[in-house]
Amino acid sequence: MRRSAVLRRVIFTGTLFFCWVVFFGSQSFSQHEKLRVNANRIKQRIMELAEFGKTQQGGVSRVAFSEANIQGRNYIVSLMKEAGLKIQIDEAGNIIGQRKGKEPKLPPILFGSHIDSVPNGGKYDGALGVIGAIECVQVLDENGIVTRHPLEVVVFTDEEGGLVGSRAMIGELTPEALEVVSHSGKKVRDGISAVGGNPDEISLVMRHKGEIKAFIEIHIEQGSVLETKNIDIGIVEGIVGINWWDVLIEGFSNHAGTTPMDMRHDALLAAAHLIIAVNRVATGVPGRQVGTVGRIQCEPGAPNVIPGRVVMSLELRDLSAKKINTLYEKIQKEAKAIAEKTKTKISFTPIDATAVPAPTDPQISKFIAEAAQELGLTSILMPSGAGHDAQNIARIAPTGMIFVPSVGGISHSPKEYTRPEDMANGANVLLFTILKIDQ
Ligand code: HGY
Ligand code: MN
Ligand code: MN
Repeated sequence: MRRSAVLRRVIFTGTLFFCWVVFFGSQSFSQHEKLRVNANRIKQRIMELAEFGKTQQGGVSRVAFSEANIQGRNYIVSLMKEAGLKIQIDEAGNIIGQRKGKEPKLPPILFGSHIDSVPNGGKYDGALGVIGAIECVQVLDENGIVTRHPLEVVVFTDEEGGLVGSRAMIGELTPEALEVVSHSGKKVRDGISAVGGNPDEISLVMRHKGEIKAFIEIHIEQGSVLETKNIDIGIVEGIVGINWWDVLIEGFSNHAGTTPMDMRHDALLAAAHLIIAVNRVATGVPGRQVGTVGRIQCEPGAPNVIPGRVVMSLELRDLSAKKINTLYEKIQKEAKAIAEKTKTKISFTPIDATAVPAPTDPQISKFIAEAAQELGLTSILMPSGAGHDAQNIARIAPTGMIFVPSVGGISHSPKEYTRPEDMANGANVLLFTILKIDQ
């Protein structure tokens, strides 16, 4: 063949290939532009899930490993099956719903959240991330769309007890963490067994860098930034670190009528001083750090006995692990002075349920911002003051988080509420983001 004929053929084939790319590329883009989640189905399923562990106050108590949690998990598995997902329960008890991609060798895109709640919590925390994720898959299924990457919807185990399932996925669920007593009263180890996992083989759950294409989680904001600024979507830039301690205060139980005020070793009085000190330390420096005492037990617990023993929790959060340490050191110093003044002994035991602060991935955040814009939604970048499984997965895979407004900024409360249209907005942004990552 002459050189000019070869050249003509190369140009012709190149043009054909270019047209093919433009045609099919634009076709898949316009196809994705029209896709929308079903807002009614999301709302209905949130309400159906809220039946498991329903409380009189209108919220849910579905703490990890409780009977209500197990029933809720079964309900979620039924929805996953309806969306055509293949179910696997991993050794940490995480529920994973798999959908094949056109290119099975590609790493999967993961998305999801959790369905366990705090005691007497709300209907939306975690639940939206799971139901929204299943909704995205169902919409793809109904529209006959198969992504290039495999997809996995994940329901992480015991998020509220220290991000247990996602810690296992990054290989950091320690033997000590398995011995921690969860909100259900069961040890994490026993809870994992109760939901179909295997605590003795927890290392099998671990995924390595490069094995996950991306992880995305939609969640209610749980604060009031979006509502106050009247913004539809929050794009999370970073997620706070969380540290927990048990604080033991040992005094001396004695008769409340016969023991003079200056001869007491009152553990509850010491606790009261310490709670105020925690607040003073947390508010004593500029920044977004927070400190909370959320649980307290006093013994023996009678009006006519001086309290001899108090066990209480201490929680500190910040975007910087270093700052959390500095605050903790200051609190320990205050505790020493309080113990001397009240003639008690105060000791701190760290709980192995730590959440490490983590930034999200700028490229995924860019996709989320584009998705919001294409859907005609407003968005802002913001930090997350709540902990999320995303902060663990962010350490092994590009990760993004999509927030939608919480009415009144209320969460971890039966009064938690997110409007159906906002839930649908979040799920639509998730759907678009998955498709962008897939391309
Ligand atoms: O406690 C938290 O920040 C989260 O809701 N698990
Ligand atoms: Mn929560
Ligand atoms: Mn949550």
